[in-house]
Amino acid sequence: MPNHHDGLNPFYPIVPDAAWVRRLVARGTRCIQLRIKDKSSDDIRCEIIGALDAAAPSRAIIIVNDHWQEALDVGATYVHLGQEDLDTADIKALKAKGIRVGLSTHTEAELNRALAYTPDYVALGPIYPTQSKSTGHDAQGLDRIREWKKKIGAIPLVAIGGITFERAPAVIAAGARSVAIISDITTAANPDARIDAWVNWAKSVG
Ligand code: 3NM
Repeated sequence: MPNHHDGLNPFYPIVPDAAWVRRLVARGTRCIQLRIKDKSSDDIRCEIIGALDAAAPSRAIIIVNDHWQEALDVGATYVHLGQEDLDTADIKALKAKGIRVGLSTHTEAELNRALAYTPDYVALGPIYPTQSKSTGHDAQGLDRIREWKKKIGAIPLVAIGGITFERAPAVIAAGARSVAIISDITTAANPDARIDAWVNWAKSVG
């Protein structure tokens, strides 16, 4: 089994609130992105605190999407930023405070820009067509994962967009460290059963 020290896990669900974080942590999830939309700064801080509290007993990792200032304010340790955030976020300051940073990429130019910040991981998307976000980019496919992985070397690659439980093994085999997913869990007929399947699968991947 691979011995990673990056805090990531093959199963990387993305959820909108602390209630989902509690549900995931209760079933053994190790790494969760909190992607909060349309909330005030105060509410964002509350959700992050709720997520951190839920994750603390099992030492699961919470990765805060976009809201790096609120993440910093309440002591989060990991943020995920899009290309737009690179214009405003002070990544050097975040890193100086020991905050780990993952960056989204969709094109080679975005990848080159991201690599200049020596991120803790690079996300590539969308791997398959997705309904969860209009990314403005065509599906990248598995070959792009192989290409990105060659280029980034030891930096972990997080694959995102249209990935399902059934597609995950091929995505990992192509070179991804983690599979980031939204709808496979949030729209599942039985989310708890789906979470259990993912957690078990992740243990077998390492
Ligand atoms: N970012 P689902 S694709 C949030 O390509 C997000 O950068 C993407 O959701 C990117 O697992 C995406 O339901 C949506 O397809 C992922």
